[in-house]
Amino acid sequence: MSKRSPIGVGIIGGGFMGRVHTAAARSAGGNVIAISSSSLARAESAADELGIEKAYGSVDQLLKDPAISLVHICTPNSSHASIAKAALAAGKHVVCEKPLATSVEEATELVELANKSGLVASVPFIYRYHPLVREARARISEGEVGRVLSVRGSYLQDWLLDPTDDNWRVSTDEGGASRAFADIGSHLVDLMEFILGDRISMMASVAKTVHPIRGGKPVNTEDEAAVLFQTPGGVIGTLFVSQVAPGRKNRLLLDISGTTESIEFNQESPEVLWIGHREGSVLMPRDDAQMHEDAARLSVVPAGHPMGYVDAFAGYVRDVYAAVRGEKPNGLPTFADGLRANKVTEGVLKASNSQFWVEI
Ligand code: NAI
Ligand code: SOE
Repeated sequence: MSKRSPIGVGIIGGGFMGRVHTAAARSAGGNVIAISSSSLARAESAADELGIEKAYGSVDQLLKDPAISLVHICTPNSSHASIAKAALAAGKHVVCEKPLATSVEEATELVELANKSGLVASVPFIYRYHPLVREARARISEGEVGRVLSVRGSYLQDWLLDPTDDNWRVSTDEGGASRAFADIGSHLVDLMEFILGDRISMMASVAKTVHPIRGGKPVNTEDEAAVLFQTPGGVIGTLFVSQVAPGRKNRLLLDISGTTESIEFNQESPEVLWIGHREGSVLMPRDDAQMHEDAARLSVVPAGHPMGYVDAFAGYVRDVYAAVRGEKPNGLPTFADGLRANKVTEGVLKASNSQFWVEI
């Protein structure tokens, strides 16, 4: 496929992510052909809002459209696995939102199917696409940080603070057995392991439901989780996720200490990386002249012209489409990374329920 031939794209799910994926697909040169949602009426309303030519009332109809070669699955968690399976069976490349599935078994099957198909199968762990995340990763892999000793990671939100706050993510039927960890802890672990090049091997955890009733219904999913972990590379650390932390909107923060320097990345201020030294700590701006190659690659406007979440999403989708054209973009998150997140999430619940250390 030539670099110029636009990829025919179908969007499944017309909510928050349906809108963000549509914008990112267009920005990456995709031709958004059709959208489907939970009903024809919803698909039509999303198509009108987003200027998409065709609206389908079902996923099956969309998957039969020969003009579509890649689908973006932007639906609630429990529907991901069956839609991704059907899309691969229909020969479509797949971008499937996280969590890839609501069980390790389903995610494992999807990885196997994707491998057999030879199609591009990716999960949008898009925080990997901030240029300064790539800078942090390069500083570790190239030895500038020294031997990594410890990590303190957190992902805090407040949109479920009150017992009256509700969403499909709260219910196990639609969201899965884990809520806060599957929803945002999955990003945090993916980002940490991506930057470190090392993985959690052992963990202990406490998961807590702060509001046992929401909207008059009993709640079985956690609002917060605290995790203590270690890695084969000798890193120890803590992770904390919460959807009930007043004033915190989407604060994904990683604070990493090595023997030579420390690094702090905060998703809400993605244009600077704090680099700590015993003497001479600095706030490094996103600036091609100062960054490693893979960071500069994702920096699409000159320093001083702020980039953020939407740009990271566009950078991610550009890499997916490059993979469809046969390239091998550095750091593209695959279904195997989605499965990894499912395994860690399952480990968090298991460790919390048993109150024992769990091996991942
Ligand atoms: P949302 O509730 O805003 O939208 C979900 C949409 O899916 C709705 O339009 C609904 O009508 C539609 N839908 C439900 N069942 C469907 C089905 N079977 N077939 C077709 N459409 C269906 O949810 P949101 O926030 O867009 O989240 C969607 C997914 O994206 C979730 O899995 C979430 O975890 C993930 N997400 C990922 C983000 C990231 O940064 N990678 C950011 C936000 C969400
Ligand atoms: C809600 O918690 C949410 O939209 C998550 O679903 C996303 O994955 C995260 O990136 C932002 O917050």
